[in-house]
Amino acid sequence: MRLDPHKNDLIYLALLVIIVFGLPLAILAYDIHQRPLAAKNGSKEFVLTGSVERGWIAGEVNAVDVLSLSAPAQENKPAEPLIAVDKNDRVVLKLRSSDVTHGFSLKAYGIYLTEGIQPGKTLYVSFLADKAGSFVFACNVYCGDVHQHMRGTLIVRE
Ligand SMILES: [Cu+2]
Repeated sequence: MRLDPHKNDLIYLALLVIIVFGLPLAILAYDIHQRPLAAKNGSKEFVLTGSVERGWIAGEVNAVDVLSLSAPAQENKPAEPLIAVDKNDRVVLKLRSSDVTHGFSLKAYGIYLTEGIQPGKTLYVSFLADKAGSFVFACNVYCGDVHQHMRGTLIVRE
């Protein structure tokens, strides 16, 4: 059985339309689905997204950004973000990954995730910032060249 060539053109056109419009919609739907829940009262929330190329990025990194062709040229300098809270704040960290499995540790507060942060999932870490000072947090799953620089600072103000 042979298909009418015009019919084939229509099928290809339909496929093209589905890809051109359907893919961005699917990605958008995915991002909305992944958006973490609203903040709980009284806690300070921060989102940290692990990236093989950029270390810890403060804030959300959506699939749209990762796929974006206009993404800036990669820099070899990781971000090393700084998070500042006041003493006795309840801190909630939403940990995400934009690429491979990362990990998280904040030794000063006895936090050492044994479960990796897988792309597409959010891990929550919550603690009471009852010690003032400046503390380093890091990735505890080997994730590539930037791994040893994949760190940031938590500042707890007195
Ligand atoms: Cu990492």
